Amino acid sequence: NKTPARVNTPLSIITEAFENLADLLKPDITTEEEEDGLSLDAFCNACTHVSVLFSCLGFAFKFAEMEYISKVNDLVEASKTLDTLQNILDLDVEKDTVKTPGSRSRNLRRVRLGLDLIRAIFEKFLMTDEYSLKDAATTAYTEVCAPFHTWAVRTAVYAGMYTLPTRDQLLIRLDETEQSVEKNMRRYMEASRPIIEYIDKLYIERNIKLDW
Ligand code: 1PZ
Repeated sequence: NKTPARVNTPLSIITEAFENLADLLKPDITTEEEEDGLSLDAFCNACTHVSVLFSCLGFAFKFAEMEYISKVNDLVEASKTLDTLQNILDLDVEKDTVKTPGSRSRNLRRVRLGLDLIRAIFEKFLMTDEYSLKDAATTAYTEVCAPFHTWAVRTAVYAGMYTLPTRDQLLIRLDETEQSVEKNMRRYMEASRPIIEYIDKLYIERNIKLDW
C-alpha cells in the first residue's frame, strides 16, 4: 500500500497525538538521568483527542462518550497537582483506593481499556476490507472490554453496535479512503501499544493484578 497517510483528518490528529506521547517513553540517550515517569499532562492531552472519533459513531454511543470523557476529565483535574501517571497509582496505593469506584487509578485503568479497545477495533477493521465496523467493533469489544464490564453494560453495548455506521459511512466521516485509512490506523496501533504496556506495568509493579 503506497498510498500516503492523509493529514489533518480526525484519525491523523489522534495518531499524531499518540505518536508524540509514545516518543516520550523512548529512553533519552542524551542524558544519563533516571527517567521520572510519563507526564500526566501529556497523557491527558493525547486522550482528549480521542473525542473526535465519537462524533463519527452516532447517537447510541453518546453514553460511551460521556463515560470516557468524564474519566479523562478526572485525570485532567489530577494533572493540576500531580506530574506523572505513577503519582496517581502511588497515592491510591497509599490510601488503599486503587479499585474504588471513581478513584483515579480506577479511571486510569478504564481509559487504558478504551485506548486498547480502539487499537483492537482498528486491528480487526484492517484484517479484510469486507469487515463491517459493527463486526470489527463487536469482536474487539468482546476481547478487550467485555470481560471487565457488567452484564447490563455489555448488553447495552452489543445492542448499540447495530446502530454503528457502515464501513463506507465511517470512512467518509473520517475523511479517509479504504487505502488512506490503513496508514493512520496502523500508526495508532503502533503508537498506543507501548503506552498501554507502560500503564499495565505501573499496576503490575505494585502487585496489582489486572483482572478488573
Ligand atoms: C470507531 C470505533 C467504534 C467503536 C464503538 C465501540 C464502543 C464501545 C463502548 C464501550 C462503552 C462503555 C460503557 C460504560 C462502561 C462503564 O461500565 C465503565 C464503568 O467504569 P466504573 O465507573 O465502574 O469504573 N466505564 C468505562 O469503562 C469507561 C468508558 C470506556 C469507553 C471507551 C470507549 C472507547 C472509544 C471507542 C471509540 C470512539
